[in-house]
Amino acid sequence: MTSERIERYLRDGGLSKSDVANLQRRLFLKRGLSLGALTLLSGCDVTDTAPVDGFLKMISRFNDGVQAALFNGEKLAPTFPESMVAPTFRYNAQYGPEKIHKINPDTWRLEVSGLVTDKTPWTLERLKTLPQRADVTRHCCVEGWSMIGKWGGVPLRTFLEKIGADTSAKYVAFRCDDPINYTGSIDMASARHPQTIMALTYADKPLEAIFGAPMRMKIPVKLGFKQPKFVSSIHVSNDYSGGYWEGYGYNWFGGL
Ligand SMILES: Nc1nc2c(c(=O)[nH]1)N[C@H]1C(S)=C(S)[C@@H](COP(=O)(O)O)O[C@H]1N2
Ligand SMILES: [Mo]
Repeated sequence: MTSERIERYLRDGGLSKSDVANLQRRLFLKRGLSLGALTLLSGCDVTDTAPVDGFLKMISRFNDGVQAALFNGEKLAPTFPESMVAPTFRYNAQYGPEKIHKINPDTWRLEVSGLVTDKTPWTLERLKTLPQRADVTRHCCVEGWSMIGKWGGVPLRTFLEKIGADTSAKYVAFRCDDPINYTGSIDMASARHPQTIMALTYADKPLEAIFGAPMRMKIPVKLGFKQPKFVSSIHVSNDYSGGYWEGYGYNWFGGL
């Protein structure tokens, strides 16, 4: 893998399936390595917290592209029986729970912007009128813990269709109404993944304040830091915007 090749990828964007197949074959022939080994595909048991800069950061963005190209948008994340759902979930954020201001669900609005035809802000009541789904899945935090939970809400895919989003765009970005103005962004394939939801409930009850009420993302194919809570805005675009933890060196793709 030459640095010119990586630079070209970063400049021109996108990596095609045949690029990936080529890389895969060359790596295997040369060193018996798989692309998965090269990219250190994250998993529940993998931490990715080393500070990155310069060349490493470049490789990290390159890996994001490889992971995005390898991602199968229809393959489901593992699900579990209801009996395994944690009755009380584990709280995590960059600040203590006492810092959280309770968002009034009646005045809450979800802003919608970017490559969408209908930019009308959404109320919680209106969001509740859309079809919902719930899955029992595992939440994996890179800090070294995981927990099974049941989140229910509106498939992001349904919502994107409803607002007339350009689903050929590269990214869906989120902004949060919390003490650190948390942000995040994901690839369109993960945004349209069947299990990706705008969660309104946990264990069949309305989401509790500390877990991101009135609405948080639940994206079972991604790690914990890719699950923004207290979402206040959704933006569809072709411009990479990273996210809060990505700014500290976490791999943007953040898949399981
Ligand atoms: N708004 C906001 N969302 C956030 C975070 C945060 O600090 N602020 N932390 C992320 C991280 S690292 C994790 S592991 C999960 C924790 O979600 P939980 O409190 O439901 O366990 O939220 C994610 N979403
Ligand atoms: Mo996390």
